[in-house]
Amino acid sequence: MLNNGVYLDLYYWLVLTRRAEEKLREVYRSQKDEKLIFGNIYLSTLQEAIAVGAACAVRPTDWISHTHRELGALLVRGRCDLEKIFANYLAKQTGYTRGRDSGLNFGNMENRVILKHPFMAVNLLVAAGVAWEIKNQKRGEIVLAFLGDGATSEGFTHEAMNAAGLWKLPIVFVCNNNQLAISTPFEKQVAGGNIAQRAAAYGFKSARIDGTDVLKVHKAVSMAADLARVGDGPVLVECVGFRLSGHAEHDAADYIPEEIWNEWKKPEHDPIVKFQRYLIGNRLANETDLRERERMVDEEIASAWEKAKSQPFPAPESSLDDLFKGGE
Ligand SMILES: Cc1ncc(C[n+]2csc(CCOP(=O)(O)OP(=O)(O)O)c2C)c(N)n1
Repeated sequence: MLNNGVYLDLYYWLVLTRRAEEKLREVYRSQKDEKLIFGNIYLSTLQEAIAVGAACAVRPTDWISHTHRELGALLVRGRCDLEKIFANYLAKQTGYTRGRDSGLNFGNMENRVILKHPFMAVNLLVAAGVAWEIKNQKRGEIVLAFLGDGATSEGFTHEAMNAAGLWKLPIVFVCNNNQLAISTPFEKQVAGGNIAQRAAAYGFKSARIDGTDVLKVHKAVSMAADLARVGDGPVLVECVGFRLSGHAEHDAADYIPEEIWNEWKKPEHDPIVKFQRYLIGNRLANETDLRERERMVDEEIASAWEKAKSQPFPAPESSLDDLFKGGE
């Protein structure tokens, strides 16, 4: 049983993730000749409970290895600053990459967020390396490593999971099975119909859970983190849900059959509606509590956006800064 503060925190992070992405979508869709957002935007609509529930289940001293769908995990407990994240989308000097890249393509060592790798599943190899060093140094930390269902078809996933199983590395792999890899449906690329069961072949435990239920994600990742922390890991948690958006905002997702889209649009699959119903139904919060958290979210987004927008672009003369130079 969590305390009421934790329930309302979870609600806050879910709504913050949803509404921050809605802000990005609104700006991205309305921009014409004068661009504000330069790169693509990859939303986590309907998958917010995976990133939020998992990140809330680990400690601030643990490490996060993210993909393009985990804005929620980066925001939890101020690991990454929303203003700096918005500034990164806007290619501003104050963004995490100082205007060099966009979106969530960054890391932040101060907050133990490992640099996101653009090649899918390569982040798992880096995560395994970090976990190896944590284990060597007996630091008692773990790595929370996210991957998509599409990433499980990459050889890198096999290498990372095999090494993690062999060396009992302190990693919790969280697979966001949103049943699509760009336009390829789950059943056309994953043999066996289930990702979680693969963990047995690598000698570690796993769970397959509803990825739209934030409490289930939180509980499964908490248990997995406990095991990983004492050397009984790694653990793989497969969270099943759906991507109720295009792969990125340029993608109309017209390859998704209408009946599947309509099914997943039902409120019972929405992690926020589901959690609201749970909180109210179990008298863990009332309408006023929820509206208050939503008001706080709106304030945070408005303030972060305005501040990010008012920041300067990087100076042209700084364009060669931070580049590696060989041959000397
Ligand atoms: C090695 C590699 N191959 C292809 C791509 C292009 N690509 C980017 S995201 C993506 C699909 C990812 O699917 P999944 O892992 O299920 O994550 P999702 O986008 O559904 O969250 C692909 C093929 C890439 N980035 N890296």
